[in-house]
Amino acid sequence: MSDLSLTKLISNATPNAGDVVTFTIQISNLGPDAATGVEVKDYVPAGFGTITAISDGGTLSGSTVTWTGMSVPVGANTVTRTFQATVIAPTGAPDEYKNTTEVTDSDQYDPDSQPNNMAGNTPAQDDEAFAKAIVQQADLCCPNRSARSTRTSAKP
Ligand SMILES: [Ca+2]
Ligand SMILES: [Ca+2]
Ligand SMILES: [Ca+2]
Repeated sequence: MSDLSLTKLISNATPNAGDVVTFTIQISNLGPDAATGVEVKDYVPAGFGTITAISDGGTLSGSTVTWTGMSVPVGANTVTRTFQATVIAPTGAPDEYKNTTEVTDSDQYDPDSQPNNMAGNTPAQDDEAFAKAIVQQADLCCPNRSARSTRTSAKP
């Protein structure tokens, strides 16, 4: 039995369009046994392109990054996987920068989560996780907006 869980990190949560960000997936195992045959999938959303530098022999199919056959020793963050992607300009689509990950297979029973059962784009179990970016946009509308602010309290 192995209680697997995931943590997901993004190197810059407030990037600009065109920036390259690194996603890091940390796999923990609360045990009691080491886990084998562990597969993790990362579902890269439409707001990120040019997926590169996939660590540890992970493979890319469409916009899904997959690592298979991993062994996860007991402990916190005992396995780490990373890849890079380029931030695409915002379109306003919901969750276009919400990058989810889940454990999709393991040889051992997990007492509090099941592999490959994430509902839609919403992590709910501890073997599912997400990282999200808020992409910076220049406000070209009103360059003098702040200078026009009125302050009635400062009147003599
Ligand atoms: Ca757990
Ligand atoms: Ca678990
Ligand atoms: Ca699950």
